[in-house]
Amino acid sequence: MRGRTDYPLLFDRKLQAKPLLSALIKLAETQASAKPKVNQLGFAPHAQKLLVVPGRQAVPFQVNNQSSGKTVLQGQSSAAKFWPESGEWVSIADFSTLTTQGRYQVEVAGLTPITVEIAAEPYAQLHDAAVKAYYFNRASMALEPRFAGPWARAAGHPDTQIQVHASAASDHRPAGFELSAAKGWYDAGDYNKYVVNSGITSFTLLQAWQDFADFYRDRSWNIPESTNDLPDILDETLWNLQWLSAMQDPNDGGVYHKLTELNFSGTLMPDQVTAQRYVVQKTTAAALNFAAVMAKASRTFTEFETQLPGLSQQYRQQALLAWQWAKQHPDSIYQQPKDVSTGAYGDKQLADEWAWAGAELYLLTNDRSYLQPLLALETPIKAASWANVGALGYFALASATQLEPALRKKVQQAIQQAATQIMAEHQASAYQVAMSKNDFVWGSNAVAMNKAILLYQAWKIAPQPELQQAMQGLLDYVLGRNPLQLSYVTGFGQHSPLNIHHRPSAADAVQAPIPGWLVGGAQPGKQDKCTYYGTLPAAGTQPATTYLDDWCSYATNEVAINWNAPLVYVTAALSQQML
Ligand SMILES: [Ca+2]
Ligand SMILES: [Ca+2]
Ligand SMILES: [Ca+2]
Repeated sequence: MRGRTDYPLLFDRKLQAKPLLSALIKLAETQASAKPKVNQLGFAPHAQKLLVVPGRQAVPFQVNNQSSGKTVLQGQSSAAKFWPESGEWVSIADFSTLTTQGRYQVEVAGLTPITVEIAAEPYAQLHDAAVKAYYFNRASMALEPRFAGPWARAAGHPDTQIQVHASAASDHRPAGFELSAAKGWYDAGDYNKYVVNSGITSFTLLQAWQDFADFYRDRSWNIPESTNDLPDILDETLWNLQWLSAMQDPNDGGVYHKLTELNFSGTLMPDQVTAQRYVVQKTTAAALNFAAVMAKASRTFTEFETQLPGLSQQYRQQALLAWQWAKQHPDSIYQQPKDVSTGAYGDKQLADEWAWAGAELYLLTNDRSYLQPLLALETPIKAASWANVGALGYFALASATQLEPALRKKVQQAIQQAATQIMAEHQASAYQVAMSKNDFVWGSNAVAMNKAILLYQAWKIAPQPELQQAMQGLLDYVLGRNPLQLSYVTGFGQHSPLNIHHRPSAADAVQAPIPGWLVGGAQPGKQDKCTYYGTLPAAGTQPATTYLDDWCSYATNEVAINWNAPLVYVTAALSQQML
């Protein structure tokens, strides 16, 4: 058996002189390179279409029409390059000039042929499943078979009798005070609800509505609200906003950081988990996150006053109140109480939260003083994450026509500069995927999708094909053009995760996991201390190959609401005619 650490030596030229080792190398390379790596969902007719070909040489390839057998394209892959993130030599086969819809067989010299599809809407079903995943994670609601199919389940967590934890006690609401905070989505593989993470998630879905309203206006995915007169994307987001709204203490405007059990539950279905739940500590981060999301929600729902009378006004007032609380409590950093061990979502850097919330409150009120924190930001923006939200404020302002032209230009340039950096990573990468060493963190697949959102925001400012190509590359990465040849979304692609770290999927009687979930993905931290294994020689040894399809691996195989949201956004974006 090969040791786990010897794979990098396969590329040591001195060692190749030894005949036995040379034979082993050939064997290893053959095993590693059985198939080209490709987006397993296929491509839209005019998208860039790339395959990654494992191996050190450029090789000939051809594309045959699957039904007629006729060869429709022949070519040669690019010169091979080394991708340090996976420790592989690869070349690129480009068949973008093929634009006719259909199914094709791609043959690359020395490798197993693969099938690829070119279709008008290759990601439509995936999009609908990715957004329906939120329905499957709803708290306080039974999932009926007519909507949930085999994954129907009893309601869990009514959350109508929540206690105030000692860390959150105030005069009006002392420890043990009981309140109701129903609905919302379970955060991830666990059943708790966290303001900052559900905040960026809700915000991203509202941004998707804002940027792709035509796509969403008549689109539904069989949820209980599919027959009402509100777009389903807003119905789904409202399920969480209604909970979020209840996380604000109306007495002072402060926002509880999370609603949680004291400790993570066992691997049980939602209705089997009945431990007392608490709201924990009001924090500055939660208040600012809440202010940003509620401000955006308020603006969004002005259009739906008939369906949701008074809601826009209510969210406006809540946003303003949360901001005022944050101004009075700028240093309330989350500190996990000793008797609580669920997710912390702690963040000590709040300059970005101030900038984001301020940008949204400016758009809500037209009061320019709210822009001060954003104007004071000194660091260049980068793709958003739950703890780094500055970019979201820039996205909001880039299309704000009321902003003076010079400032708007500055905001746009900041987005374009960040996008240029991502495009450069794409170009330099052997995989033609803008994923670099620092991107292989917990939730790396969501890093890919949030980078793609940033590229789309730059495309909105000034369209250019390279932005779309880099976006496509990032989506290709999570859908199969990666070292493990895996589509990282449950239920989609030829090979996708089966044993996700998600309590309902693990505890129910259905073999297949709930579909449409993007798993966290490869990253080298191994915080879960699982034994990593796999078929690729380097599985578990390189940043882009350290992934384990096992319940054990919460560090690479958990799902989370904030990871699915950018997948929803990007698949909506790529369902548009971009160029
Ligand atoms: Ca609806
Ligand atoms: Ca932050
Ligand atoms: Ca299951």
